[in-house]
Amino acid sequence: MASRDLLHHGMTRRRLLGNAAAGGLALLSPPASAQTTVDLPAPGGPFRLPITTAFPQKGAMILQRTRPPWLETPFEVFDKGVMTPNDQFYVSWHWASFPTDINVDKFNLRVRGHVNNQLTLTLKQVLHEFPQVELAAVNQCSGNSRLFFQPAVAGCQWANGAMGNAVWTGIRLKDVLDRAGVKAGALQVRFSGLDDPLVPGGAKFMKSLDVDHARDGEVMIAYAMNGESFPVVNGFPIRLVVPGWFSVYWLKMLNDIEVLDQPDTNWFTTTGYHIPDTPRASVTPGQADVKTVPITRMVPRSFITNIRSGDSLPSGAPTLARGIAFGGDRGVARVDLSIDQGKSWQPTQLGKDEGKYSFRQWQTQITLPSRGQHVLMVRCTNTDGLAQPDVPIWNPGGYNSNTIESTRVTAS
Ligand SMILES: Nc1nc2c(c(=O)[nH]1)N[C@H]1C(S)=C(S)[C@@H](COP(=O)(O)O)O[C@H]1N2
Ligand SMILES: [Mo]
Repeated sequence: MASRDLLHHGMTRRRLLGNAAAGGLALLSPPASAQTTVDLPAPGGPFRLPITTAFPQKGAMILQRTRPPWLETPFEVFDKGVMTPNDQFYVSWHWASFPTDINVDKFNLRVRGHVNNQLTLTLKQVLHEFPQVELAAVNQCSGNSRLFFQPAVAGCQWANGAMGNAVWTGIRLKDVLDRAGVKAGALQVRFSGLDDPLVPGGAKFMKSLDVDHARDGEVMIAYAMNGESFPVVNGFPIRLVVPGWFSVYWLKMLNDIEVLDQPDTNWFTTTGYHIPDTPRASVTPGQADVKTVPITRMVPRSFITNIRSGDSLPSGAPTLARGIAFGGDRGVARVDLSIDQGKSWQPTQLGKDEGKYSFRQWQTQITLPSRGQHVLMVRCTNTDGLAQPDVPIWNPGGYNSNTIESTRVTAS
């Protein structure tokens, strides 16, 4: 069963490894001059950014920043299917120090700390000594859609393309922890990778999960996405996959797993990626003395992918509207669409269920009743009954966006 899925994609686990080794990984070259630009629909007017094709193993991406690479997926990609192609999957790093040339024969994954047996696993062992698992899941940056925060907040000005969905292939973190033998009294499991801080005193990027979460059998050490090894910038050769949780936990180029018997005190756990401990993590700008908590689970979202704001549609005739939705840390129960700015809603038909953590396609026919301006809205409700709200969110980090999307069209 295990490697059959990869065989469908024309490769075995061994070849997957072999390809990467034999292919030789191109060094990251500085992006050549941009071929075209994109105008992201910022609240204050278009935010123009270059499109780049200069990153190895990546196709056309919106260049938010070069070092470290912050590459956004052009939104039209999401209309093509529920799996985001590897070469247009978004990219985000905290430090530009990650290696671009990885020797797969020398790569090791260490498991240490509060365990009975410290492990040093070769990549071959990771690929061959544990049962293989596969799962479709959305990887979304906590700051996806930060561009739309008003007032604007610091950080990468992502529009809606700091997310993607893939079938992840790998092994269970649980199986690796079981081999190491987690000792009684373990509290958390901390993950870090091959990237190091670039400035003196900078915090190394690390994240932790509670030990029960780490052993839930779903958290995965993945070595492939959509049936192929990872592009370097997406975490080659292995990364953590934490289904339903924001991508900050999906540690790339994972080479160190440390079982802790004390709470993790690193900056990215105690301070970074914290959100207000308020409903929906929203506060009033300037609000003081707000208790914060780490961002964790994702919340439902949905998007129209075949109609953009500013488009013209016919009036009085049916038009197909379609898009994608995800339930956050649950499946999608329903997606509803409004053609009257949220006064009334109609159900949509859901596409194939690829698993509760995956994007799900939806579609429906809409008929705009009259000429003139119309606002289309789309709303996902997850299987826990949680629906997207229609009030804007605000917090200083620009995190946890999931307001109902509005698409302004003209019927003629
Ligand atoms: N090693 C490492 N892993 C990391 C990060 C990082 O800076 N270093 N950034 C995290 C964050 S905040 C995001 S949004 C995702 C981005 O994953 P992607 O580049 O594959 O889309 O990687 C996560 N894993
Ligand atoms: Mo992120």
